[in-house]
Amino acid sequence: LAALGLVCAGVLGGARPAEAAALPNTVVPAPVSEVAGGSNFTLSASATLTSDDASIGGYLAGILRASTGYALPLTVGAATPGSIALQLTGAPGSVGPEGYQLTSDASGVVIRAQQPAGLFHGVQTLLQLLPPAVMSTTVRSGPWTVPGGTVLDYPRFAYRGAMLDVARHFFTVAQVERYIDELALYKINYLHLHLSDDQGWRIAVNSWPNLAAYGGSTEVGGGAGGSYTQADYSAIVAYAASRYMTVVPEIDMPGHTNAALASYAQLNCDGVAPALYTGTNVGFSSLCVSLPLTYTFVDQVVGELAALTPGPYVHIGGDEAGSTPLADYTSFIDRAQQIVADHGKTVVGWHDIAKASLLPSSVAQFWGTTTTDSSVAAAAAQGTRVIMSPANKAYLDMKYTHKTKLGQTWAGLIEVNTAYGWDPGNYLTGVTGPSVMGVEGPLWTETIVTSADIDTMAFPRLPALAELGWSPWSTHDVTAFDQRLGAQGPRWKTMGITYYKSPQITWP
Ligand code: TNX
Repeated sequence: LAALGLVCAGVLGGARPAEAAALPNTVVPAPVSEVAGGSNFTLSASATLTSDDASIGGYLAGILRASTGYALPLTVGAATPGSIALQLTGAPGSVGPEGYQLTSDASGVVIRAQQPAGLFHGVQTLLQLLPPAVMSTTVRSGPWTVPGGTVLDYPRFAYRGAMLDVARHFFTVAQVERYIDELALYKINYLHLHLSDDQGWRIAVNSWPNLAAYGGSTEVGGGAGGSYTQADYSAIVAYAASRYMTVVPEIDMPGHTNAALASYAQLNCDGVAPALYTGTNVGFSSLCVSLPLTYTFVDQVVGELAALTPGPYVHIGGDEAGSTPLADYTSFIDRAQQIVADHGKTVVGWHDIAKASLLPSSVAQFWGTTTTDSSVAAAAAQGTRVIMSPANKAYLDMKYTHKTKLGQTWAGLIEVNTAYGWDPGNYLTGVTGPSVMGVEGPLWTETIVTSADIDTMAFPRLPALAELGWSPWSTHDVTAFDQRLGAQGPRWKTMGITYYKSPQITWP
């Protein structure tokens, strides 16, 4: 076989015709099209940057100056393009609001987009076309070469999300921002924060102060927990926005509410507050559906959260309401949807909400382990949009193999090629085409405590899901994917991102 390989390489190497070659296969998610051509560009000490958007120019300059040590003066809104030029003019119409066109030749690199989000995504592609050392925060040696050619790129799905459960274990603002920075590398555009659960309430609510003060005071395993002030939450929202990411806040209801019920006795049907909970069971708590105060509570909590959230969505959870009778569940979801709508937001809920009658705008997040779900299919047939998070493919808290130290196994083991090996647009029976809003990788944190834990579970599966969300299905190819994913390894090493060295991937 080795001999045959040599022979073939020799023959092809000698006889290959001059044809449109592909760029090196290093970019995740795979772009819509990449064509190599012309000369490479090498960044020199005298290079300049121009940008039509000051903050994106500053973001790129910050990364390039740190690793190259070059001055890279930035001019915003310059008439003459710099060696690297970020332009909000001249992009082909096909790139849409999030896409971009990147061209490079000996004279420089130009990224053109219609909107800043597209420029930002184009910058991520540029960084992945440069050597991995470009991600270093200390000066490294080049050469800083970008292959010559053209990339045209835009997303398959409008929603490409990641969820972080800050309720089972609390993560600080800095830890969430670190994750945002990592997600941005792969063109993720929604950050779903699971802000409440049985084990903790993580966001200050002025009208119900005990939620954070008491309900936030512990976490799984009995640690100190924590919560965000409203200013903290706004800081996360603003940081995410600077990475072109929209925050989707979740208050899980009517189940997964022990922390709230423990904080306010009067929210309980029997008027008795349960103890705080630090275990990992699910399905035992429920808001009191027959109690008028429950809806005052939901209205005030959603009202404060909606006011702090510029994005269009509020996630109401709705999963695993195992101790809420079905009739109570559907009547609760009806009222909760209306409350969210009254505060000007669009409802997202775990797909269990499809058991209720949904508002036409409501979005269901599929987390099942089957490829058929009659209530989700029925909702989709009536126009409900679906975010795809099948637990046996997209759950970042599942173990990779039996040897993985962190994580759970209830939805199965998820190796890298399993996370990559499904088509979100053609997976769930009756949920295809425009019914599919996108993809999300949830990271539940019963077993996840540190940023290194987050990194270990998200990398390299999160980039696989990001590619399913961004890249056209025509690019789907496990061999090529595994190669470009491998090319990310040295970047993660440079950035201090701990990752699972899957044996399915050849890590350079
Ligand atoms: C199920 S998935 C849950 C979560 C757990 C997770 C653990 C879903 C909507 N609910 O409460 O954290 O499993 O994998």
